[in-house]
This record gives sequence, C-alpha cells and structure tokens, in this order.
Amino acid sequence: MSLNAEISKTLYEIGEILTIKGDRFKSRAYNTAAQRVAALPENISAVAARGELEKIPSVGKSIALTISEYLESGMSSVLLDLRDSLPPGVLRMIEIEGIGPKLAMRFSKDLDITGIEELEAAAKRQQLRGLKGLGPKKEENIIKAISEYKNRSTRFLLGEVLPIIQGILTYMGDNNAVRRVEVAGSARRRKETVGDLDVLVSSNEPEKVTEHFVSMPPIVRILGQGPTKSTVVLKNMLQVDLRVILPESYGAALQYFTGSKEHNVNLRTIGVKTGLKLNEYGLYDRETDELIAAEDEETIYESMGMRWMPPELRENTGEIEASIEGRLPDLVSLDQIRGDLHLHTDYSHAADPLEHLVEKAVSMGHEYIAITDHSKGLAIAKGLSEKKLVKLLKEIEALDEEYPEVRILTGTECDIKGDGSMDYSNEILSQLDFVIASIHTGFQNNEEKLTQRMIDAIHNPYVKAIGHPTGRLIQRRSGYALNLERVFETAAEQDVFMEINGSPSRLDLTDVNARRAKEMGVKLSLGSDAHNVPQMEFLPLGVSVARRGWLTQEDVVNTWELEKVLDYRK
Ligand code: DGT
Ligand code: CA
Ligand code: CA
Ligand code: ZN
Repeated sequence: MSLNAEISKTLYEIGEILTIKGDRFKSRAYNTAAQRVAALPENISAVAARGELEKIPSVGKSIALTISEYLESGMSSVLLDLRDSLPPGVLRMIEIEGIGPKLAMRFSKDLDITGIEELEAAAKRQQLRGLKGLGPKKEENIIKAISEYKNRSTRFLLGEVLPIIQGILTYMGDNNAVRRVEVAGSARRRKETVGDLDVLVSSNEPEKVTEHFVSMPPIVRILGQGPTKSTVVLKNMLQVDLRVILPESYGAALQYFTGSKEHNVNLRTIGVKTGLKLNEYGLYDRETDELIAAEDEETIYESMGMRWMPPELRENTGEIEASIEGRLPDLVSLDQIRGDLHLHTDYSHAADPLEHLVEKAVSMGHEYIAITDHSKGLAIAKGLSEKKLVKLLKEIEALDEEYPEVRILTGTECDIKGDGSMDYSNEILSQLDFVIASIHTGFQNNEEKLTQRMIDAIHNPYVKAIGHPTGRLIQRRSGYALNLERVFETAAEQDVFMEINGSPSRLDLTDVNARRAKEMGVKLSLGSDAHNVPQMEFLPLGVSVARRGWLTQEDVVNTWELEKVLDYRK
C-alpha cells in the first residue's frame, strides 16, 4: 500500500469509529479528508515536507497533526485511543476484509460476539444473516474472508522454518529406532511459506519413535499422539505432524506427503489411464492389486513412465509432462554457486564490518562477493556519500589483497530515483565492478511511471542487475505496480540481470516470475542481501527459488566464472 493510501485508510477508520460513537460532524471531516488524501497527485510526505498539509482541502489543524504523526511514527494515537474505547473483539473483527467498525459493533452488540473464532462459528451456523441488511451472500463472504485471514496470519516464512527443520532432523536422527527421517510437504518443495511441517520417519518401532518425538524440547502442546501419526505445536506456534512409516512403504509415503496436492492428483489421474493405482502406501496394479513399487520414490516415478523429479518442481505446472517427455530441466544446485552478489556493510546501515563478511565468505567457499552498499540519497539506510564510497573502495582494495581466496568486487545498490535517473553519477558508477539498481521510493507511482523508471535504469550502461525487482514483502506488502513483461524484455535486450533476492521476507523475484524471466532470455543473479554476517546464509533460499523457477546452471550467473559475470554486458 502506498503511503497516501495508508494514511487515507487510517483517516477513514477514525471517521468510521467516530460515526459509531455518534460524532457525525467530526466523522464527516475525517472521511472527506481521507478522500482528498487518496486523490493527491503526489506523495503526501512531499506535501508535509513543504509544510503544506493544511492546504489540502478539508484538512484542518487536528487532521494535519494526525497525518504528520503517522508520517513520523507509522501510527496515529487518535486512532489507537479510539480503538481502545471499543468493546472486546471489535478490533480484531475489523482486520477481516469487508468488516468495518460499524458491522463489527453490531456483531458485538446484537450477537455478543467477542472474537474471530466466535464470529466464524456464528457465520457457519447462519446466525449473521438475521441481522438487518445482511444476507446469505455477505455471510458467505465473511466465512471466506476469515479463512483467508487465518491463512495469512498462520503461515511461516521458509527462512524461519529451515533452521527449525535442521533441529528436528538432528534430534530425530539421534534415536536408534529411526532409520530415515525427512521433512516432506511444502517445506521439502521449498515453498516460500509453510503452513505446517510434515515429518516422515522410517522405522519398525513406531512407539519408540513417537515417544521420542513428543519429548522434543521446543514443544508446547501435544495435539495428538498415536502409533502412526502424532501432531504437536512448537513454541513459535508452528504445527508439526509426524508420520511413522514401515521401511518397505517409505518411498510411497514420502511421495504422497511431499505433494503438492495438485501434483499428486494429476499423477493419480495418469495412473488411472495406464491401469495403475497410487496412494500413500504404494503403486499397485489396478486389476490385480499387485504391489509394483513402494520403497523408494525413484521406482514409483519410473514405473509410471517418468523420471524422478526434484520436489521443488512438484507444483503441477508442467513437470509431469516434461518428465514423461524426458525434458526435465537440470536444476541449478547449491554446490554450483560460486559467490554472493548482494551484500551490505556497516558503511551503510548494516551491522558488520567488511572484514567479517570477507571471513565468512571464505568459510562458505565463495570465489567472489560483491559489496553493494546503499547510495547517497537513501538516507533511511545511511546511504554512502561519494566520499564515503571512495573510502570503502580503498578498504575493499586492501582486503582483496589480504584475502587471495576470494575476489571482493566493488559495487553499490544504487537507488533508482523518481525520474528514473541513478543516485550516483555515471562517473562514479563506471568505477564499480557490480552495480545493482533498485527502487526504494515512490512505490505509489502508477505502473507506467514505475516501469519506465526501471527501464531507464536498465538502459544505464553501468548497471549490471536490478535488485529485488518487484519490491514485495511476503505477507506484508505486495509489490509496486510494474509491467514485468516489458522490464524482462528490456533486461534481455540489454543483458542486465534480474535479481533473486534471498532475504526470507523478500524472495524477489518469485519462482513464477523467475521462470518467466528465463523464458524471455533473462539471466538471474542471486544475492543474500545480508545486513549482517549470519544472513549470508540466506543465499540457499535464493537457490531454492531458482530451482522452483526451473532454472539451470546456465540461467544463474552466480555459477559462472567471474570474468563471464563481469563481461556479460557488452
Ligand atoms: P502447507 O502445509 O499448507 O504449507 O502445504 P503442504 O503442501 O505441506 O500441505 P499439507 O501439510 O496439508 O499436506 C502435506 C502433503 O500431503 C501435501 O503436499 C500433499 C498431501 N496431501 C494432503 N492432502 C491431500 C489430498 O487431499 N490429496 C492428495 N492427493 N494429497 C494430499
Ligand atoms: Ca505441510
Ligand atoms: Ca500437514
Ligand atoms: Zn534494497
């Protein structure tokens, strides 16, 4: 959401709560101001910077104060106080799409509803449709919106669950009743978010395994404990399912519980056509019920006339057909990666000094890394003045000599300004090895404008890559309006890389967009976008996105020799 839209929404909400409280006059003032702000032709922070908030029609002194408070702190104390004055549950209900304060108040007053669970139950019992002006259609929409709300707030970022998975695997592997242990489901497919974890264990002694599992340290609640299936909840509220499987049908279970559901459904349909039956216990002959394969995934796929396929591809987006026709891509893998092409130091707003990053890079076996601190105009990220950049370049040069194992590239994550020009002069940019250009401001621009800004940046002769191209933050902010087709077209023609940013909440480009970029002839660069040393471990997340995007070694520039990376753009 743009800043203008956010502020407009805040003013509307204040207006709505005031309506409920019967303050008609004040409420109208806030609602009109909200409309005006939404219709502003420029970024409201620019208006505020000129001290002209009160010049916006319908914005008086107190509303101007509300706006400037929001600009400074991202919230409004007027709104917070108003929200506090509401009955319990109303606040949470208005987080549901399509439920405003007025409606939430009626649920509270007329039906004594004090929370979302209660509201959902009432909707399912069809108790909402009795209220004045509320029909079955709206009731259905509310049920849908609640389920979306729940999904939104209960999915975990892949980057946060991977370390947890590592812990579970180590813990479970320690038990001698465990023959094999893996995490299946969306985590094995490396989806960007994960609903719950599906742990599979191969064992002949299920009771021992289950007992060990439910004693795992970070568990706060046991939801179910049985011989083959147990379910627990971890401290961070992540749910973990355990299934214990006999070794002879482990492959079938692994295949089934890895999913995706859509992949499995398509697979089974194909099985039916060829006289086969596939389920979580094995692959069978439909007529005779004779077992054909169950112990490992490879045999199951091969018995169905396919090659085994990496879990990252199993989303039913053409992988089954490709496998049958023998044209599965040879996916890029972590061990092919030679370096990290997006890193920040404490010269700009990151935590650690350059030398610590270099040491970590050496320990990770990187052949090269690019130091890409923010540019001068990005004050919130302590962007580097030309003078400071020159100082950093000297330090890079010195360390590059001191550490012959890794080549340290000079670079920048240069801001693309509002008019599409670059935040450093070409004279500066021409001295750097790896220039990333990123959009960090003006998210509220329209699609034409944003696309043009990015295309202008791609045409700058010194730009090597576009950083986090869409600006989305998973579950928090959808990307800015962009015509990606035009961007990819230009990038392909100009030989500029598109980044797959490995930061867990970014993963930008997405798998789907990366695949499209590849189809259009674009090469992809990976960067951890680390803002401290441990975050350099985010790079494998970028590799996962690349694999889910069907990318091969040739598509991912970090697998190339350094000379090729630097010379790719003629
Ligand atoms: P999540 O947990 O929401 O991130 O997504 P998944 O894919 O891990 O889904 P989950 O945990 O509900 O189920 C794990 C796997 O089990 C899923 O990927 C495929 C399989 N599975 C679950 N339900 C069904 C189903 O109704 N039909 C089929 N064929 N497979 C299913
Ligand atoms: Ca799951
Ligand atoms: Ca599950
Ligand atoms: Zn950035």
